[in-house]
Amino acid sequence: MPNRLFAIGDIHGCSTALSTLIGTINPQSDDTIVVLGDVIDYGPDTRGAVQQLIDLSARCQLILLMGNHEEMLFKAARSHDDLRYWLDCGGVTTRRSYPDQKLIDPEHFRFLKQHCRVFHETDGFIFVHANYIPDQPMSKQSDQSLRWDAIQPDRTAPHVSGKPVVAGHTRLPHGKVRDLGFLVMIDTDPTRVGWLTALEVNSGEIFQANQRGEIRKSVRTGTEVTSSRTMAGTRNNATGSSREAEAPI
Ligand SMILES: [Mn+2]
Repeated sequence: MPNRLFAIGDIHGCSTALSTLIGTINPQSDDTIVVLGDVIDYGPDTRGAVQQLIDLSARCQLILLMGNHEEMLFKAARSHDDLRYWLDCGGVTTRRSYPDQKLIDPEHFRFLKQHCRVFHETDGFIFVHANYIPDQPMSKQSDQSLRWDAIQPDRTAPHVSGKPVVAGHTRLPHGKVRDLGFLVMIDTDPTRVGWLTALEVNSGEIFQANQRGEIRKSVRTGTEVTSSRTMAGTRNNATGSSREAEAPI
């Protein structure tokens, strides 16, 4: 089996979905997993999710991106106002999974701090937490775009490098990956009734797991053409597609 390159979407403390996913893809030492960020907050078990990533880092090549929630956590260590802001943005459930800590377990904090990077780029793909500025090289991207801005699929464009971008952060309804060909959006929102997505970027295989421990598989389509809607970004009749670009979590 050739080396595999996975992207995993926003985990948000959904440790059951994560363990189900990891159990299914069964990472080997020469596989790479790019976790797109927002590992923490909202879901019931951030502690378990972070611990699984620590274990995973000893088992395969793990690349971890910083989501806006990790940014809020790092800032929360610095001031009371930042702590309050983070708690209001989902940090309260994270802290519940670390009952004895002011923030989170110091070892888990150090792991996140040491591993989080702002984006990842290979010869064939770009990975971001949130978004990208299409006409700027990755070295010129803004933190605001990379970590905070939601993607509006009907208004975005391919990245200037020509590489497909894999992104999280912009929550997708119905547990469905949004595939524009030049951009694959994989935050399928495991915290509610949705799914946690892993995309193997070379084969296009999609693995999804949920908090009930269920798993399902599919293959990316490469372009989004369905019976009810043409590919986003090419049409003006944008009913539907703009509704999916809801406020980021
Ligand atoms: Mn996010």
